[in-house]
Amino acid sequence: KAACASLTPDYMVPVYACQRRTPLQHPNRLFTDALEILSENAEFFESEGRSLAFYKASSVMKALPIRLTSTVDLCGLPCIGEHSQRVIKEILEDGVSSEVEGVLQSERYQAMKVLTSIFGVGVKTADRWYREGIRNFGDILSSGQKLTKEQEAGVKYFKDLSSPVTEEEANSITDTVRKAVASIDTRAKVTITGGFRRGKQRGHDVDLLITHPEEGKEAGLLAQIITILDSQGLLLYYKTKENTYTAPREPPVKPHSTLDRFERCFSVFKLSLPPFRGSQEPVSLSTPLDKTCIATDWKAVRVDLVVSPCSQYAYALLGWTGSQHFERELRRFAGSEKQMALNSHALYDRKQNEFLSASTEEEIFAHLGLPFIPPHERNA
Ligand code: TTP
Ligand code: MN
Ligand code: MN
Ligand code: MN
Repeated sequence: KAACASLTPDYMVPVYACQRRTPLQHPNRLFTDALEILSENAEFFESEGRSLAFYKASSVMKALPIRLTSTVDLCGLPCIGEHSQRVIKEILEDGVSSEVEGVLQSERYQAMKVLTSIFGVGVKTADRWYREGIRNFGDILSSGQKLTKEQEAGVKYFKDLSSPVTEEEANSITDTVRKAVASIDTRAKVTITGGFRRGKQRGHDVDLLITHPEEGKEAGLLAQIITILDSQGLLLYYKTKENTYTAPREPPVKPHSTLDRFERCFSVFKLSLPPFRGSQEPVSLSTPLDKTCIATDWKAVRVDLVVSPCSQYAYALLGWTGSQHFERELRRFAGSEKQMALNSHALYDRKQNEFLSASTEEEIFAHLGLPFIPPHERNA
């Protein structure tokens, strides 16, 4: 602290992630990767507070324009607690953190990492399985665990779902969904959200937001879309949830709730692939037979479909673009700094006792008194 007093930092980093520009690429990956492993490990032990503290420290470092070269550079930076500073210091000195190395080597972290990566398996389930002695994918099958329908799909398509979705694959699926939607109603709109909207070139799924310019006309769309996709044999698995959001007459009770209440469909898509995945290799005798057969060349891809009425569209778009941390910080900022409650449906002003409507993301940032942060800089 004393060493800091005389220093004026070259850059200012605001406290809330939603006040910062966080690009996808940044010069401090060595540190942020390490901190995020500690965050993830804390999450595996269901220590939410510790997990968030490490994540916040990492997120601040993602917003730094220059590579950290000394702990002096940490002066004046918010959210980087003692523990995180220790980790950073060790990496600066030794190139690695012994604590992070220990976590990566631990049986618990390795098992939880694999188990929670399965579609339908959260920390709670993975933890229970771990305590029953399950350590890897094979153990699930041999232990004869009773699986939910979702987990069954997760297990069945594990290999495909573990490989990242490319931008090209995401665009191809978006096109397919757009065609299905257009055949129902040409005015309905499909927008790609999630990581791909933030400029990521790879993702774990494809997030699509569907709306209609005429309020109310979005109702019933999802069922029709699913019928079409299913009849085309494109849905390997799907589960829908009804819209449970009714225009509120009362202020939102749980402003920090991350779950929204839109009509949605969590699915596993059957994406047909060109015969030679991404490569321009000509067919030759060494081309594996399965790659020469177009009919069997497909990949399972996780797709989330969400439907929003146009009056809530801007909030839905903001809420589904992420990152998750950016969203969490937006809600925290709204609540703690503005006495407002934000979710993916609406923004409520507790001082004026009114809902603030918005038709663009820019308007929402303006309501919150925040400078607009474009999607590519929400990688907090
Ligand atoms: P994800 O698809 O989980 O994450 P992502 O797209 O940022 O990253 P990845 O490349 O790994 O897919 O979630 C996208 C956004 O959707 C995220 O900001 C949180 C939001 N979301 C909700 O608002 N409500 C929900 O119920 C869920 C599951 C997600
Ligand atoms: Mn996603
Ligand atoms: Mn892009
Ligand atoms: Mn998703």
